[in-house]
Order: sequence, then C-alpha cells, then structure tokens
Amino acid sequence: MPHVTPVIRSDAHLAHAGLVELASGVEIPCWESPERAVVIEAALRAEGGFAFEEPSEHGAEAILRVHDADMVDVVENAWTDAAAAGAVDGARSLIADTFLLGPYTERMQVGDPPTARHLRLGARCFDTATPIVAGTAGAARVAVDVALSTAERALAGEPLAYGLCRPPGHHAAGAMFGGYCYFNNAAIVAQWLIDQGAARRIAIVDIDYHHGNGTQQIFWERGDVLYVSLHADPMRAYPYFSGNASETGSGDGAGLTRNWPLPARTVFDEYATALSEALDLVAAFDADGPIVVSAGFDTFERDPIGDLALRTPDYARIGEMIGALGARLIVLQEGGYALDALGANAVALLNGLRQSDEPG
Ligand code: Q9C
Ligand code: ZN
Repeated sequence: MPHVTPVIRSDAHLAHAGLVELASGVEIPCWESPERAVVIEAALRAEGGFAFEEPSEHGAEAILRVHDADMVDVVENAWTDAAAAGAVDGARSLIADTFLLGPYTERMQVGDPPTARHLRLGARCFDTATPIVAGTAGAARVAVDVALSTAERALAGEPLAYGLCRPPGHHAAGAMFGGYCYFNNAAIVAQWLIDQGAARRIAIVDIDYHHGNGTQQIFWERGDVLYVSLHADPMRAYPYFSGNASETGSGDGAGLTRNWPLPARTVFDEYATALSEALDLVAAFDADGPIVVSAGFDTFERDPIGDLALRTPDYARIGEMIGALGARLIVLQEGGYALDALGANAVALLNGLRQSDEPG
C-alpha cells in the first residue's frame, strides 16, 4: 500500500481574486488566480494517494515573527480603510499609485505617513502586480495557516506534506509585500520550526521561476537558515533587483544564501546541474529539521510569464532529486500560471518526491 500524502488545502483562497495587474503599464487580468489552486487540487484528487485536510488556525504570532507589524497592518486593513473612505467598491482592487522608494527620503526628513492604511500601501508594496481586494487579508492569513498545518504534519512524522498555499509567499519580505505575495509562507514556516524547538537549522529550497527576494532578505544574516534558489536571471526577469549569483548572505549568514540565475530556454539537463549543486549545499548544511520547498511551476515550458523550458516529466525528476536527500519535506505552493498543465506538473513533482518513500 503506497503511502498517502497529506495535502493541506482550504477554500478560503477563493475570496482573493484580484481583477487586474499592471504589466509594463498595461492592465491585464491577474495571472495569480483562484483557478490555479482549483486545478491543482482537482489533479491531485484524480491522481489518488493524497489525503485532503483543512488547515487549523494559528493566529498572527508566527506571521509577526517574520513580518513588520506595520506591513501586516497595511495588508489586513487597507481594504477596510479604502472602503470606509469610499475609495473602492467590490468591482475594483487596490493597487498603490505612489511608492516610497529609498531615494524619496534622501537628504531630508519627512513626517509620519497617512494613518489611513490604503494611503500608505506604496510604503509597503513594491510592485503593481499585487492588488488587495476585500478577501485578500483573510486568504493570505489562511495561506499561512495552510503552511503551518503542513509543517505540523511533517513534525508528526510524515515524510512528505504538501501545502496548497494561495496566495504564494516567497516575494514577501519582512517589511514589504509584492509579487502576488502578501505573507511569506515558507519563511514563516522556517522561523516557526526554529521557534518551536523542532529544528535548530533549516534549509529552504526555492524552485519557483522567480527569485524569492523576500525569503532571501528575511534570512540574509541568519546562520541557522540556508536559502538556495534556482530562477530566471534577474537581468531579464522579475524581480529584477535580486537573485544574482554574487548574493550570498552576510554576517552569520555569509555563504548561506545561494542563487542560480538561469538563462532563457533552460532545459532539464542544465537545470539539473544547477539543482544538484544546490542540493549538495543542502546536504552539507547539516539541517536537523524538515526541508522547506518553495515549489513553483512557472519554470514550465509553456508558462505564460516564464521563459524556462521544463516539461511535465522533469518535475518528477526534480522531485526524485530532492527526495533523495532523505529528509522530511514540507512542500509549499508558490507560482505557476499555465492552468492546463499546473495540475499535471504538481502531480509529477509530488510523485517524484514520494518515490523515495516507497519500498524497493
Ligand atoms: N512582465 C510568483 O510567481 N509580474 N510571483 C511580472 C513581468 C510579477 C510572480 C511581470 C510576477 C510575480 C509567486
Ligand atoms: Zn514565480
């Protein structure tokens, strides 16, 4: 009897449905849609061998271990403040119009920002692709609950547990959100595992197409968290300003951030070379807890916003490579936007990951 893999999922994400994002100044429908999680869950149900579970509530404490209280306040209350001011209705979403970049405050002192939280969105969000709607804060909170409940399954002894997090998390930094991400699910899990005393050292493997700038920044100086990421070279791809190979951490974290920026049209052979380098570092890191995997499928050859060239069976190989580390695995959903292949890609990765659990 093959092992049944727990999948932590919730319908709460359905309430987070942005209308548009701005791409090069053009309004386009949000790529990060509720259908993404719906098609993944449907594919896992059709595949079999998965047990679907609701998350349990964990409250704000674990979020505040990673995120600045003001940033959480903005995520949770910007919509309410905008609605109270008559500035939005259900047919629109909040996107900042003015951004508090570093140079804004250079060579002068400024007073406090507006108390209305929708008016200081641009102090806490770094892009125009991460709208807030009425259901965003609740969905983001439940995505964290999904991630933490997934971690609990791993701590209870599951070799592999999958959290169908939506919205995703790896672009959310300590004090700003963006990149379709509000709270950094993977970072919150890593910190929580350490805070629980469940681990002293945690490794995070990020295989989303985009650099996880948020996760990198959160653990940049940390000697107890290894962050390795394979992604499109920021010279051509979002988030543009981080993810170069030269970024390796500092202080106690020197050498514990490692990036593999990849060229356009990278296929599996080249990808696997980078991945095995990354996994060698993970193996050498001597983590004593589960490995956290930030799993994105926007590396797929037909992803509408990616330009790498992985194919569905490649995700099974990736899963086998990660599974071969022999650690317990907490796999959290990040990006992936090719709706017609997302389910198959998730099935392939998870089947590859759990292959190493099977006898023989
Ligand atoms: N024209 C995740 O995959 N927009 N976030 C890119 C390129 C933002 C991706 C615009 C992409 C964010 C979790
Ligand atoms: Zn991505």
